[in-house]
Amino acid sequence: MTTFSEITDQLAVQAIELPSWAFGNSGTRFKVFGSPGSPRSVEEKLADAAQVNKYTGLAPVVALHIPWDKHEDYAALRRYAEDLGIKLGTVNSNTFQDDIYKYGSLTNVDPAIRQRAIDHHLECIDIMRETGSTDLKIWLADGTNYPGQGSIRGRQDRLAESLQVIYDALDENQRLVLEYKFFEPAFYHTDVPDWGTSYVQVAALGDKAMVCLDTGHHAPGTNIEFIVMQLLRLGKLGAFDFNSRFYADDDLIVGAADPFQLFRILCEVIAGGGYGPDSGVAFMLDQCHNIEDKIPGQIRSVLNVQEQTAKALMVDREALAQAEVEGDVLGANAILMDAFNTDVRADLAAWRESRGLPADPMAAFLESGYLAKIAEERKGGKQLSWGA
Ligand code: LRH
Ligand code: MN
Ligand code: MN
Repeated sequence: MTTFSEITDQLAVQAIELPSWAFGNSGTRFKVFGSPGSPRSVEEKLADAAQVNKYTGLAPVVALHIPWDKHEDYAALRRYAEDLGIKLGTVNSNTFQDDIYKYGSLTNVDPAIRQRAIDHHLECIDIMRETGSTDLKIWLADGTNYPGQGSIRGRQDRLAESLQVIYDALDENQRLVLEYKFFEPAFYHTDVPDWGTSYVQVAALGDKAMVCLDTGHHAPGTNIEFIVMQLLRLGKLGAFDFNSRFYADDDLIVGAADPFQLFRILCEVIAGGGYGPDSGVAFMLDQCHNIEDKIPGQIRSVLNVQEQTAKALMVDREALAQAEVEGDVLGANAILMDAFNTDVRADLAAWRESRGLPADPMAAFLESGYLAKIAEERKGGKQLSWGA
């Protein structure tokens, strides 16, 4: 097996993008629970995100969601982030909360509504120019609830036309990343339900259009690492939305439900050249912390990704290839499992300390008193929720 000291250079380049919405209050359709000190402004979300980076060194970028993070001065917001030692990242569009989009946005049968949805994306691209963001992430709630409600073919054609207009507006250094999800809020059909549809749409657009894989957006039992392999093979994996799920789109802490699945995904990422800053694959979290504290929830999340990444980097790939050639089924499986079953926590702790980071970022953050401080300072004003 590759030793821990042989992988630290690769571990050091890991950068995980945090979702601004993870810091606001969130919940289910039954209840949103507030927690003391929750952010009341985009700036406060960024300040909380900067804490995650301060204690882990893993999270230097924050993704925005428009209109949730609408701001009167994006250049100032960018400077504010930079002063905190972080950067503004992916801009996520949002056409799923306005009444006009009840029957769809980019796919809507009404050209005026389609144009409104296109204009929203053009606004996002303008924002990206000011924030210095390079990725526009599109996830559509578009779909139907009942067979016959809409022409699924017509909607696909209109989607292609709308995406083309948005794509043509991108600058040279900007990308469009199209996320898929198999159901919800539409329950009969969804217009971008799977990686194949996303791939077909982005392949028609061109080189600057890529697929986003949200790990919570598949049917139970789906072999997600296979999809990762295929998209990397096709040069079309643009980004991850990491989270974990037990049932549907649970948005729980990545690596919490199934650490082994996360390990297998990361093995394919590394094997397929999808790891590191030059790979073109953005690692992002897309999570909500409904009942746990948000900042520690995000710290735990990035640490989970780091831990499984370390193990995936330690897989002895030469031995694995050799075992395959020899038809050594159990030997090959043992090589993979050896890496997964290695406890890298002590090595990671020592390595963090050697880089001036706390050995135990969770404990260090909890001891810092930040949560009590924001609970005291952020009294009054309206706390922001997921979706606001
Ligand atoms: C949709 C989704 C998408 C949205 C986010 C808030 O379920 O995963 O990425 O932007 O949730
Ligand atoms: Mn997502
Ligand atoms: Mn989701």
